[in-house]
Amino acid sequence: MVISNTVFILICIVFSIVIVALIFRFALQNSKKLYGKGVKGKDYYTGALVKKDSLGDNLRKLFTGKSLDDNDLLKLEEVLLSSDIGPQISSTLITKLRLKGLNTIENAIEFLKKELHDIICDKEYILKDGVLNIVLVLGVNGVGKTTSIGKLANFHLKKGKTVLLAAADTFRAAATEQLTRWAKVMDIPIVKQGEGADPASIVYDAVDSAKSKGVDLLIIDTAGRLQNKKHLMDELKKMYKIIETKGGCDTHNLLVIDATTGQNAFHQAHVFNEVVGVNMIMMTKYDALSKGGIVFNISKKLNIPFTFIGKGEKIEDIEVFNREKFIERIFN
Ligand SMILES: Nc1nc2c(ncn2[C@@H]2O[C@H](COP(=O)(O)OP(=O)(O)O)[C@@H](O)[C@H]2O)c(=O)[nH]1
Ligand SMILES: [Mg+2]
Repeated sequence: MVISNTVFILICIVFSIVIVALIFRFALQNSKKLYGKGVKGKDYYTGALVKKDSLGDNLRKLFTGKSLDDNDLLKLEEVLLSSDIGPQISSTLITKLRLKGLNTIENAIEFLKKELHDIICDKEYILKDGVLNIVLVLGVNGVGKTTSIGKLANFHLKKGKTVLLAAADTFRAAATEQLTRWAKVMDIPIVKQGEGADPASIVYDAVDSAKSKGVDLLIIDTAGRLQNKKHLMDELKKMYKIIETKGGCDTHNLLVIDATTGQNAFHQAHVFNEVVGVNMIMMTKYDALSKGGIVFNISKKLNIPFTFIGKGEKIEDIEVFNREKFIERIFN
């Protein structure tokens, strides 16, 4: 009798655990319905990245088989805005569409593709011979600078180039450790000092080292603290001065922006460009649920070319930015 009581209690406990687990799963499922595919496109259960709806998908869903009237054009403008295309560009496009009198969604999509294609500013980054090519990697914390440096280095190594890394983000010790791991994975040299070291002195050592080794490309990680423009400018100016004094270098300022941050990325591009001048942009996290529409605003208003796309956390998740491909991707 005592045993059967114990068994009964055990059964009750197991039963309660199963009920709680079912309730928990049901709640998760509901939140998944509410929030679509989850933060940054990760599936709640498997953690795998899911395909995002393209701009084209969203437009076709809204207007299948109908001809477009004025009301539809307003809805179309909302879809453009929700894709981070920005109010000015969206409203100009709608005005043009209205004037053109295009009356089917497929015609409108073809028109938008062409217009948006022409806005994008892109440029390939080609290493020069006979000089030390330097890429100074800028951007606020967390956008993916250090990860992108690993990808960029690997990209050029695969093309037969030699690469040296410089850990000039001395603000946090973790940044140097992270870059050191990348250097180890690729078996390439890295110039670094301890946390809090003067970034300019690292750049000094790195340029010397790159020249004595005769490497093709030196990639420099920076801290990029946007909160203090004056400090950022002073820190970077010191670096430029050193590079200039050493001579024989072709230097590019690469700004890294996170595609999932929408108009915030525009603000960062604006400020970095104003403070130090930006020659090229790498847009990271394009694998996540970002719409990527920020490319248009930055291209149109700041005229800074997009050069690379980051599309995952692995070293090979990098792509050369190409506007034809980009347009196809956001519409298909
Ligand atoms: N999904 C995804 N994550 C990325 C990408 N690039 C970087 N990350 C992640 O973003 C986080 C911040 O990256 P990190 O390189 O440390 O940024 P930093 O502070 O700018 O140097 C890390 O968890 C990276 O794995 C990307 O293209 N896609
Ligand atoms: Mg970093």
